Amino acid sequence: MTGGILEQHLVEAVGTAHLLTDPGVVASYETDWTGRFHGRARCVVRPADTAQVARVVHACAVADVPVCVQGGNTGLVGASVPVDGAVLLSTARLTDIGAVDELSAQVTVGAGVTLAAVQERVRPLGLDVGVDFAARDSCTVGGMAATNAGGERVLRYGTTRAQVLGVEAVLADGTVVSRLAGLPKDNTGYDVVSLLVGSEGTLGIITKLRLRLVPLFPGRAVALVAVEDTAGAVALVRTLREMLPSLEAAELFFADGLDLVREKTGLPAPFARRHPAYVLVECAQRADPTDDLLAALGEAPGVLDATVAADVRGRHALWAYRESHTESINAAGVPVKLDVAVPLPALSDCVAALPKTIASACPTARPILFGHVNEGNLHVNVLDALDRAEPVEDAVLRLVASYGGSISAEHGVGRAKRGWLELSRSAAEIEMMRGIKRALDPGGLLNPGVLLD
Ligand code: FAD
Ligand code: 2HG
Ligand code: ZN
Repeated sequence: MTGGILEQHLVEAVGTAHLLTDPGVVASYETDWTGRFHGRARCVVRPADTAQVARVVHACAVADVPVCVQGGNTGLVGASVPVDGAVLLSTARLTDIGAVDELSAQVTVGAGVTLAAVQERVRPLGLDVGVDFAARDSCTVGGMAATNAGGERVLRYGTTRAQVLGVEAVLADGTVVSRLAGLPKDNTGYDVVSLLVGSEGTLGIITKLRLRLVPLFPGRAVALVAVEDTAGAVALVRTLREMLPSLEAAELFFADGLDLVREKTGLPAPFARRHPAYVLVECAQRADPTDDLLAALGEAPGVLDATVAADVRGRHALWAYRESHTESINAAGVPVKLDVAVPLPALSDCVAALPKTIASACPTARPILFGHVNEGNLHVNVLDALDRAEPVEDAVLRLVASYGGSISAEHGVGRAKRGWLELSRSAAEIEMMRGIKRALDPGGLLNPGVLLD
């Protein structure tokens, strides 16, 4: 099949209006959110349903042309942009939201639906999605499932994997696999749903998801707590976790990150004094948790200062200090972005060791650390280090591995971390992954170069 004939098949599959070839239009799909990763797509296709996705993938398989999948393009590991010459399949039109099954607390949604759109649909019914994070307005549930996104509620509800009860997906040859019943109990062999979750678009294109929903608690309180250091943050979270069954978020950031956020956003100082480290916590339950939170903070160790908000505006104002980190860092330059996790007992040592480790790889680098403290998950963003990106990445990931940590806690491996996979996975595991990839995508057509080379 020649190039022209492939385009003809793609038009037959999705219609002329949804095959994009104008370089100016295609360009908007070719750079990732950080601005660091790029690729040149042969064209962009925007199928409207599973059947159209299957026709597109089948046509590409016959033509032996790679297919790269893009949802909201908020991924942070260089996997959402195409490889040169690939067909870029955008899920932007897979936006159906089914009727909410309130009895089972489940809903079936198209893979291209944004997290915010699901939240908007289910919240009036007293239900919510168990995963949440700052990219909610742009990231899609398909992308969240493909990366097994974590975010700010993992402490209470687990990662995206725990929210996905079923998927419909198109495999590399165009075969459709549909498993959307959402049965909480279903031990009938290999877990194909879980296999696709976290597969980063390398095993199949997810077109629909059956999501588990959680109760939307009306009583909420957020506290921003100043502490001395990481050890203080870990000790505080341990105490709050034990005292507050309603605890659902515990986020860590430091003075230099807050300075940058304030510089880029104009937000006021949260406290009269600048403190070394900050923990943002949120509690949620039926009744107002403010008194419980205040009482727990009164007993918890190492609290230097604290401010608590229960009203929506006040809560959002406190969350802004944490959630504005990623955008503020991007506003300061293109960062070398790492997303690591270490066992909680090692978190404090790791934070202490990181500046020296980074400086030894790039003396001019400006590291900004923050993260999800309860999971030992650190976001290591390094500014002014792009020309030394690889030595910085190598030094940080080897340090993390020396603590028994993970080279990617929640963003995935993508293309950015592929070279370091053996630091987190054994040779036997990588060979098992390769075997699965070969079985499901023998031609290596789906998201080439992502996760495995
Ligand atoms: P994309 O970026 O489009 O794609 C990501 C990957 O998924 C790619 O490999 C792509 O090929 C694949 N993919 C996308 N859709 C499909 C599909 N339907 N089927 C198969 N594969 C598919 N992540 C966290 O885990 N926790 C956070 O707290 C968090 N916060 C963020 C905050 C900001 C401001 C930003 C910009 C990103 C953040 N992320 C976070 C990164 C995170 O990975 C994404 O936001 C989200 O999971 C990706 O969704 P997306 O639709 O944008 O996917
Ligand atoms: C977050 O927790 C995201 O805010 C993004 O995972 C992290 O920008 C980052 O490094
Ligand atoms: Zn995160």
